[in-house]
Amino acid sequence: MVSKYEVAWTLAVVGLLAGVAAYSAVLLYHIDSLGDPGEYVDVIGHQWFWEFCYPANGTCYNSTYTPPTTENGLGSVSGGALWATPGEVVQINVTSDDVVHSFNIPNLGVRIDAIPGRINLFQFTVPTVTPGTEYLIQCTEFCGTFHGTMRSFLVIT
Ligand SMILES: [Cu+2]
Repeated sequence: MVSKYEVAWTLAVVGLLAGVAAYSAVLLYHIDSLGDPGEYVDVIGHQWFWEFCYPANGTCYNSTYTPPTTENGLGSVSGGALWATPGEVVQINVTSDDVVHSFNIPNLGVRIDAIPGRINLFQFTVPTVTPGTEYLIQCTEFCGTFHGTMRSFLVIT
């Protein structure tokens, strides 16, 4: 014999869980939704350099890092960099050509894995600082012999 209380409690729990599920589904949908960025940049990790592609004008640049010669320097980058204008929202589409890398701009709190065969998206707002300011980009997933030199710069233009 099923009492009316058992039925009521069962329905109350079902209703509560359905409510939590609906709320979570809406929340997860909005967490993943991205706004309209000012610029897209495709970031491709290679052993051992970063490649930056700018779909707006169809150009790609390999970023080659030269270690510093003085103790305090950050070293320099030639060939290409992540160029962005102050205050702009940039979407980076991050992937890898070989092994797992991790794209990291420590001073901006940007970190996203570069995984072969997968594209990870991330949007961030470029700080409004003087043009010419550079932010270090460093691979933060050990990816082989020259992982430590897998560096580049976000250059404010
Ligand atoms: Cu790497």
